[in-house]
Amino acid sequence: MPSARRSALIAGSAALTVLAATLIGTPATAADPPYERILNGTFDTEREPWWSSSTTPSAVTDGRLCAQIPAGTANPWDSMIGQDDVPLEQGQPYTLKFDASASKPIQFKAVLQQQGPPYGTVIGQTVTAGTTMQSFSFTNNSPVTDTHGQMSFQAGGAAEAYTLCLDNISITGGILPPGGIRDFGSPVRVNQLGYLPGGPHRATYVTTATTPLDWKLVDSGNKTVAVGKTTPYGPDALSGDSVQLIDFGSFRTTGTGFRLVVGEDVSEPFDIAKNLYSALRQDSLEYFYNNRSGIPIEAKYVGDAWARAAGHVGVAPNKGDTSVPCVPGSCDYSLDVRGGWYDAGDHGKYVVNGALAAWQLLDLYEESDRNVSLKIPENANRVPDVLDEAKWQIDFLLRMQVPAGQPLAGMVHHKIHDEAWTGMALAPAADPQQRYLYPPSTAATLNLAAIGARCARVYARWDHALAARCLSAAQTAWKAAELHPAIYAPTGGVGGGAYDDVKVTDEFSWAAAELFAATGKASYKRRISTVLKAADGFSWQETGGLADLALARVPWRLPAVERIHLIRRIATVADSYLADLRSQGYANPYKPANGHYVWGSNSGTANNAMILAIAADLTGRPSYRSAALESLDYLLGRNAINQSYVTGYGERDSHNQHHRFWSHSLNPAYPSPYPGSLAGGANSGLQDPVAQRNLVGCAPAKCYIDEIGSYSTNEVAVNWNSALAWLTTYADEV
Ligand code: 9MR
Repeated sequence: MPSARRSALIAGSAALTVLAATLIGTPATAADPPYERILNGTFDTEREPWWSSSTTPSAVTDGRLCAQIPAGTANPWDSMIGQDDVPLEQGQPYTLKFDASASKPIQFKAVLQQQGPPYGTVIGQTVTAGTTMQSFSFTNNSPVTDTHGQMSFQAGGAAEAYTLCLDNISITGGILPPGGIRDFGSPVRVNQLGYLPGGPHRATYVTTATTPLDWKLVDSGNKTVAVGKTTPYGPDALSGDSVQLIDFGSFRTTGTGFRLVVGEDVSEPFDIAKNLYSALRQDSLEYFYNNRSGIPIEAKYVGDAWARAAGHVGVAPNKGDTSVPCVPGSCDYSLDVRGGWYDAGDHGKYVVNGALAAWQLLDLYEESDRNVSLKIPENANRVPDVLDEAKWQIDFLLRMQVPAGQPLAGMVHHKIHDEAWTGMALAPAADPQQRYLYPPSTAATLNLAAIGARCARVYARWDHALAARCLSAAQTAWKAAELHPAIYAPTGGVGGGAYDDVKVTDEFSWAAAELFAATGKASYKRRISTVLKAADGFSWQETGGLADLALARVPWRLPAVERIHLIRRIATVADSYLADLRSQGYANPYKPANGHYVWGSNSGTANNAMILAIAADLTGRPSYRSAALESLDYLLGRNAINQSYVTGYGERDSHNQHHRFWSHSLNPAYPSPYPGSLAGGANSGLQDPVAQRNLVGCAPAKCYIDEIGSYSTNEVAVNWNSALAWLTTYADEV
């Protein structure tokens, strides 16, 4: 979500992303007309992606951007209007043009420079503006190459407050076309982590050839260990690529450093190993400890690089989640909502997808035969570690319930987050902002009912007190939702995600199914109104299918005939995902009918694979199991951009995900993402400026960029990593 914007100082951010180094076929001369590097310089309707300092409110008025410059700040950069991620190429001339006027004659600075240290500067010009709009133009060569340039108008240090208005802002120059020239590496696309000896062994080759080609598999010593012919496939709609398929299933010997070769083209190296997914399973689960709120993340568990102070426990500058007031005007109490997991790259905590993530960990626990030991503080207690981890979140979710005696008692607050978006490169403990509880919603309330019921069932064996608290909260939530069946969270908002949802029949049905699973009560069973559907799958917004997945865990609660129907329904959906997977050049059980990849599409892949895996368990059909495993190939590199979307796994892994603490690519003082972190993935919507700048015109499956600023393609999120953890647990045990 918008990572805006910006405390008074420019956050100490350094990024030297050397554009040219990763690019091929760089053009030699500037384009004619020159490339425009500014987004939305004319303010026809909206302000984004321009931002202004927290000292400096700004808005679009009459097609111009006008900002209220405060009196009494010290430095020019204490009051700024800016735009980030302007690409700069060393030695190239850049021309900055803009119109400006002010409510009184003033001076300010127009600065085009690197976003972070060493702040290499292209233009740093003092400008004198009068009360009528006037045009300015400056040209200079860039001393640096960096994709993270920043255009800012710096007006701090004023003795008296005034209004500054800007329009028609343009920066032209540079040789590389917007978005650079994308290089996807080898056309031989494999799971860069590897393959299970007993799983599917398939790969994709990008080629316009239409006849079968020879492939060979070489080992780490470059010895050929298998050969075969490719199978022509043709154009793959969602990637825009023409491809052929490789099946090396005849080769099942374990080893490391294998490569597939077609002609001169050589794949990234990969392993064939039985324990292929063990480390990833564990890392993907440890994602959650790393993102805990309200507890120090200790070096003895995560290593020095990822250790950090507890976030939001009330130690300055944090306001603390220990006593959080409602957003003004919505209620007059405060709640202790400490703990839980931060949602994603931001420090918000949201009930709807937060409950889904915890649910998926509990489901993973029920699915798996073997407990995995996690590096977490509760590691030595007698409870399985994945349940310890889920409890951290469940305790928080329970705290979000409106207490008895208050209006809307039993309902659940939709979310808690900062009052405005914080800047990037920010540890949780350093967040100075006021945080608020946002009003209860029916969706959040039913999410608590569902997770509470699942919690009651799963922890009954391990933690009676928690199980009892969960059941009581779930039943209270259910009753409250029945009393208030249509309180919806609003769309939009600042400082946090919306997680808006105006259809809650699916949440009612999921909660009813979980309550029925926990209690066996017919009154809940009667309220189950949804079934799993291929078109919907499941997500934080669409929870109808979770009713069937809940029932699948309690077969003893259903008469035989209902059990058979349930298995048939899940198998029918699995058939559909199997067909989707097989019908794509890059096997993927996610195939949006409208051809439009959604925000977080990788969780669509993983969640659909989870359904395939559950169908495999219920029916024993090997094709479902094989498809669930083959889905991991997509996430780990066998895709249109040769990208492993998981940090630390694969040669071409995502490692610049959008995260305020894992923000090494902006500031070397911060770590890169913890291994096992899943990026959101390709998203046709391009809802962030970095995506808009770099991915214009992309084929759906290619709308992804491993840049920290691209929150709509490259964020992480609890409900995406829970999907990865579920799937890799399955793959590790299968
Ligand atoms: O995962 C969410 C996705 O389905 C929505 O389309 C998107 C825009 O509303 O928001 C995503 O969730 C983000 C949340 O709003 C704020 N924290 C980061 C989440 C992941 O990007």
